[in-house]
Amino acid sequence: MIYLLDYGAGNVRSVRNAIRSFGLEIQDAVRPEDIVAAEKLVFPGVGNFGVVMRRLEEAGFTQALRERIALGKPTFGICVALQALFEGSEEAPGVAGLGIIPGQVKRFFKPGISVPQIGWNNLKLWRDSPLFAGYGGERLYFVHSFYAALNEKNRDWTLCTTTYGEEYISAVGKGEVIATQFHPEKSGQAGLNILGNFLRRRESLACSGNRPEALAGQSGLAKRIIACLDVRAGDQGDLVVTKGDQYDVREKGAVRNLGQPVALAKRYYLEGADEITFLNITGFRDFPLQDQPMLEVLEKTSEKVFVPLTIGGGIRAFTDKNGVHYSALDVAARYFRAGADKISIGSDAVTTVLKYLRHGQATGDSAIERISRVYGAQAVVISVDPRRVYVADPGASGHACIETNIPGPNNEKYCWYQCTIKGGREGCDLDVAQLTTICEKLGAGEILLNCIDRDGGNQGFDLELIAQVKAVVSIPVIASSGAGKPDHFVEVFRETQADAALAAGIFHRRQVAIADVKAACAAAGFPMR
Ligand code: 1PR
Repeated sequence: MIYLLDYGAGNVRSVRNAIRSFGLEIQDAVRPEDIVAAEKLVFPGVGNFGVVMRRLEEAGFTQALRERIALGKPTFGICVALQALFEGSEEAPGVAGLGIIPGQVKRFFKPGISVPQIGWNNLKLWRDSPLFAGYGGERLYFVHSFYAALNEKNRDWTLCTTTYGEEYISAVGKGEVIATQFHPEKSGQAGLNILGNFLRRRESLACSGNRPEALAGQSGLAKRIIACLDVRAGDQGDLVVTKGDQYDVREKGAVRNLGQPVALAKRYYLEGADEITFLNITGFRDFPLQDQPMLEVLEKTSEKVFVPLTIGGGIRAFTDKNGVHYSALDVAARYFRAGADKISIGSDAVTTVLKYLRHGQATGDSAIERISRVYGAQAVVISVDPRRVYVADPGASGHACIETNIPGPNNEKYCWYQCTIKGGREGCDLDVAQLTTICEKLGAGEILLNCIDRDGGNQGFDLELIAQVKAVVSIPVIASSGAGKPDHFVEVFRETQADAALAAGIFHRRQVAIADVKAACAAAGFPMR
């Protein structure tokens, strides 16, 4: 029996599913007494340090956790739970952590690196711990903007470090008390093995000694390859994965059906996708909380898929026909509980930025701001659906133009990228540079950069678009739309600073295997999982 500390943090379902994958039963620790008494406790954590500490305090859990850890009882903390063991965090100045490990949690800050760190990085093991029995140097999944800083006083707690701009603590352990900055439940089989070493082991987890040298592993954050599933109701009413050409998903009037969402997601997990994204492409007109099948898709997928899941489509405030109001935070919370690690906002981000520009300031209550405050920036992706607008005179357009190598129909040498809403159906007086910089300011943690002109065309990514956005934001950017062969991924990583690349059609139609994409990128010298 494993006790799970569920205090309302982000995606706890995935942790539950990972524990269940070992055939173990889970009991929720709901009272402070449970925390002290539990034989083995898993303490997951997603979200803002201040919010997590406040929730723990309000539930009376902080003292119980201190007591449990002082007794040395088997405990496994994940992500913010590791950070909570320290004295405090720059994420929430003035909020005390549990204060068990000396030191502070700081924000990544190095020119040239995207923050948050999102993706697969490796470990340098400092000590021989049974926790890492069977670990072969595979990369594991990290998603965070803040890191536990190494110092002389916390070396005896440090199990391993990871480098991202700085070398920081990526796992701590003393006796039976363990915590990892990476998400074992989202790190494929390698992560499950580490979690399994804690969950199933009867003997002590105490470390046996210092490692003479770091375990060899490729260093650095890997470029991610993401499989994207555009989902909507098919002509039979069931949910299907579809795929358009320039966002038109119909062929001879019928919605293209390229497979079942859960089955395809499982296939991509097994084939090595680093992440899976579902886009509920008619979410702009249907209300997702009434669209139970989409929640079911997530729930079922997270039972078998142990890499990050993003869900987009319809994330916004909504009032139903009975006058019941749902905030965007309610919608997002329901998706997180169903197994999503990140939510992606499309149309509502455009509306929010247009409002911001009209008022000259943030309202504080947009979906981006509210979800980011509670779940952390790393959980908020902005999905952008831009298309090119060619102009002869860049100065007259009123928008951030680029000089393009692909001239327009009248030989125009300049273009800007216009943001659209409702799946490309309506264009707005807003360019991608405005949208993405303001969304970053409001608390978004990542940009999913589609391109209507390239979508489904298999002619390669729009490198000029990606370069323009990478030049104005410091959050990670996912290049999307247009992949047709492995070399297109090599090209996007070589010619731009894209952090990840996403494709749909070539994977659904089995034209290109994920393994071949990764092999081509690795051969070109990019770090890959
Ligand atoms: O506006 O918050 O409700 O979100 C709706 C979401 O649905 C947005 O993220 C929007 O991008 C997406 N969407 C809406 N309509 C469509 C459509 O295709 N008709 N899909 C759509 C967007 C683009 C990519 C696609 C890549 C790669 N699909 O996700 O997967 O272009 O394709 P490729 O590799 O085959 O070229 P909201």
